[in-house]
Amino acid sequence: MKVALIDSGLGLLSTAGWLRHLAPQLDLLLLMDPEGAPWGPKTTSFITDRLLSAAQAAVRRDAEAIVVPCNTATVTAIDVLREEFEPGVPVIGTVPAVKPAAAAGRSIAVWATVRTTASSYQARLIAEFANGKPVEQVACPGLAEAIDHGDVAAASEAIDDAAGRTPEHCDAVVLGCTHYPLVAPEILQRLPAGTALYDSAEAVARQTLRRLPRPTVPDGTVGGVDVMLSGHSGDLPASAHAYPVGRALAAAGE
Ligand code: DGN
Repeated sequence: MKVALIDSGLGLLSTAGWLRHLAPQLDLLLLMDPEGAPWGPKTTSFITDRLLSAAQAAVRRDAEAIVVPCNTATVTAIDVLREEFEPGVPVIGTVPAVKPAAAAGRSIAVWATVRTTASSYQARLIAEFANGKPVEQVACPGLAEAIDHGDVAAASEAIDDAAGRTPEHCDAVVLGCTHYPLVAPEILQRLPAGTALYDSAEAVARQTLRRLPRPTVPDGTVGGVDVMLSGHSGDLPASAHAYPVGRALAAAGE
């Protein structure tokens, strides 16, 4: 069975890694949007179009479930995606791991993109999961794109900036952007000793397995991993393919 994961860029890897670990028999299709990334600063219609384009490309390639390991896209357009593809193809979004941090009695800060931090959807989720505890939200401008570009200096600067704005009483940082676990050691280095990091990758992978259209168990086989990149016109490795871009990009004249 083939499962598609959609993100602007490398953030999907943390969830893909957990899916691979829990269900190696699944075929994975990883869709990234180098032409449209980063999604954090983009408009709702832009992100919605990019997500729909990627999901349509995935379904054309026989994906039977669509995972959105991206907080920004989830708070922006998961409902549109669900309307378009469910019930035939289940759509699994990403929510910040506030619940386990609150259950552990932690004082929580959520780090996320500017768009996610500003979203009322995210504020509602946090209030629901935090069980009445106050939660600080810390926007991390530039961090997801620095990770996509492998720009160590820019990532370091963005992490320092976010760490400096994280209130001292917080002893847990919930990574509310799927790119951030990729630099977890660097984030931990900048936070006071004893700070715990939480991310959603394992929970999203487990939720995906619960929502698959048919049950599947590890059977000793190892599925394939294909990569699709938006609007790519150059040569790509054999397991990588291009998919066409959304309407908003064309309308923006990019
Ligand atoms: N991985 C995305 C998220 O979880 O919000 C980052 C989106 C972006 O491109 N900035």
